[in-house]
Amino acid sequence: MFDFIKKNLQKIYSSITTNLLTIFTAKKISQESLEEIERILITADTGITTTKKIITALNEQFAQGLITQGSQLQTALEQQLIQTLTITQTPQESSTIFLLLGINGSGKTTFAGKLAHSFIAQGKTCLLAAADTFRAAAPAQLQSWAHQSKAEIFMGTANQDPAAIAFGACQQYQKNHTDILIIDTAGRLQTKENLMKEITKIKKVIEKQLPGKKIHTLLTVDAMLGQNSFDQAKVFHEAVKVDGIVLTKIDGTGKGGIIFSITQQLGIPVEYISFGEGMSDLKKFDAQEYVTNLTGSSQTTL
Ligand SMILES: Nc1nc2c(ncn2[C@@H]2O[C@H](COP(=O)(O)OP(=O)(O)O)[C@@H](O)[C@H]2O)c(=O)[nH]1
Ligand SMILES: [Mg+2]
Repeated sequence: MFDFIKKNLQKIYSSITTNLLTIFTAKKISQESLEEIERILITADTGITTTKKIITALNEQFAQGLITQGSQLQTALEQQLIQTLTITQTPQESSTIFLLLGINGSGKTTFAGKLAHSFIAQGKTCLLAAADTFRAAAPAQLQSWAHQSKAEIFMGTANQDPAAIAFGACQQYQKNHTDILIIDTAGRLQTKENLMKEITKIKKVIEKQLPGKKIHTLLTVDAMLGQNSFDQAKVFHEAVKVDGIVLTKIDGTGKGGIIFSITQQLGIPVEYISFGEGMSDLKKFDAQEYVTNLTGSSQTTL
């Protein structure tokens, strides 16, 4: 765990943790300490609505004299942040079909490869479906991931209807009795209507081919894009019901606060974090671990 923290969340540290450390070590906190926390959260992409909610809760505790020292403020802030991230999750344990959504470049194909790798490491068999026919290089990119992770792959032909590829993939999945099916899709952010149509069509095909199987819809969100990512997640969620978020490129940002507004305002849980281009750079999301990394308290236990 500490290796993960050191290597991959280092940039987040430098921006948030350093600033918080001074406040958390103070013997006595003041109204200014809370204002400083508000500023840090906003700078870290936490978003105004979410930050306000957290600060209001902390202000109340401060006014009641419940928090007077930096260390108490740290605990109270961590509780608020963890609470923000803790929302009911659609259980994915029983799901064997994963449908990946997200704008171009947000990390879908990379995530597909990593997810396949994690299932294969658990002894499961896995089929990747290249339903992104919009970009010519996309199927080859997925093929390379299939090769690395030792997953099967189903590829259609250039410009073939994504739903037709999903159909072929379902057939291969059934024929080979594969455990897991992961469907990579195109990422162009079209009109909401087109997006809904395309995804609905793919979903219908799967439901017809594999009746009774639950489809787990995951949306990749680029952590580096800050509030833009929030707006995209909103569009996708309005078009298609998103079950979970995969926060990608967390290794490339000094912020990482966007996760709080997505969870809180859209009500979608974060399920995975992706932090690099390697096959193992993927982790199931853990709210407590994420928050204590941000606030630095996991560092102090080192
Ligand atoms: N640093 C870093 N790069 C990533 C991560 N995930 C994806 N990428 C890179 O981002 C680019 C776009 O990723 P890709 O999976 O092709 O996105 P897609 O268009 O949504 O399928 C590629 O160059 C990936 O190598 C990540 O977690 N960290
Ligand atoms: Mg792709």
